[in-house]
Amino acid sequence: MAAPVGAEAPAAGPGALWAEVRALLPGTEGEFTLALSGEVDPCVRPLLRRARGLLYGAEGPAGGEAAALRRLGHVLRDYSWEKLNAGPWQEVSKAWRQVYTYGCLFGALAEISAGCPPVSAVRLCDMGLLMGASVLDNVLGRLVRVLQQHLPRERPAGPEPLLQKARPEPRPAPAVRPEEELPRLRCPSLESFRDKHLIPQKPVVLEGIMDHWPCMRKWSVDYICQVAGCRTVPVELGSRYTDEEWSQKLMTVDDFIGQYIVNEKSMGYLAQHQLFDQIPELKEDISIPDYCCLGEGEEEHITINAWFGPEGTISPLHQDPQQNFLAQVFGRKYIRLYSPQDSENLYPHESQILHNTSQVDVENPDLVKFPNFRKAAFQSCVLMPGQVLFIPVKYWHYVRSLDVSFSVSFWWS
Ligand SMILES: O=C(O)CCC(=O)C(=O)O
Repeated sequence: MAAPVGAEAPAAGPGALWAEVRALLPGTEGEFTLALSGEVDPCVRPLLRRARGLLYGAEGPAGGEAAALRRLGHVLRDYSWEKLNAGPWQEVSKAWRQVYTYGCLFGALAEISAGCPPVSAVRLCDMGLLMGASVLDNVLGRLVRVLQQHLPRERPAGPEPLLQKARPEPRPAPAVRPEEELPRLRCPSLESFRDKHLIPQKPVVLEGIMDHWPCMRKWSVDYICQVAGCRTVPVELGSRYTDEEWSQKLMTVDDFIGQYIVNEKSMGYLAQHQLFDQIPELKEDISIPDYCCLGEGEEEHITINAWFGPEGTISPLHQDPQQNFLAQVFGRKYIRLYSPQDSENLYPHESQILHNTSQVDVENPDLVKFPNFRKAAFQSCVLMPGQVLFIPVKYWHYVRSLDVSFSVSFWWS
């Protein structure tokens, strides 16, 4: 019968961490399931079993099997990585994503049991959380939470606190003419919001509905560093996603803040929908607006996106297939909205992939190329911290940040 994980293992370097990590894993080899949701190449299951055997063997990885476990983790990640990148993401099977997760898990466990500093194990967990599929009751999420508590906290070089790097005199916001200005409402009742805005699909700025969210008193650039600095996340590089040189890259939040916010190296945007699943500590600081209950979809189908970046990030004019609440946590954003009825005056890109995006540079339009753009009427606002903008389904929106800014959007149906 298999021995409990690492039962006899001599204390590894920082033995306390290994003991904490070990407690997250099933007690016996039999309970450590390797279930996959579908077929994978026949050579994979024996590799998974071998790695698990090393973890629960008499020696245990902390007893000297770490190098072999690290190698197996590597092989599993490399092998599944090919499958993850062989075609469109929607067609990647969950089973291969689970294999990738196991590869990350074994790799991370090997690092910790060998007494390496936890930073490389955190990176492996994040890769698994981003690219893999959950196994063993989200073991990677649980593991990274423990590891984070053992990381030395450093912050990117810069003045104290980081936000003081923001211009002492904030740039003036573009003028919003009264006839264009979006209406503002303070905590309307559910009925009033439904009848006056949701049903007629009229945008509105809501005030007073996020004042009690903990993010309003806690979040700052420093705080994001503290909670998420060591985490690896996808970042968009380039001032707008329609530019040719725009690209995506994985980097740590610390590197993103150091390069794109503190040192303003060039334009980068941490714009992503997985952030709150990857870093639940941040999710605990926000709430789903009550008005979402007026939708027909289930609450668990609401997509929550993070939008964190320096002054000057631009989301080109585009439309989305769901209702949106865009909540401003810190910094200001200049926003313009155009009705879906004006779509033909907005010159959507012809390609399928960018069909939801206008070709027009909203604040500097080429009216020779796009003459009908001048016919399109818009509403605008400068969204301030604590304000939530309701953007109805398919409403065209253009967003430019006026400061270092963090917004959270909720896509719901
Ligand atoms: O804040 C931004 O830059 C874009 C927000 C957005 O497009 C959205 O929430 O759908």
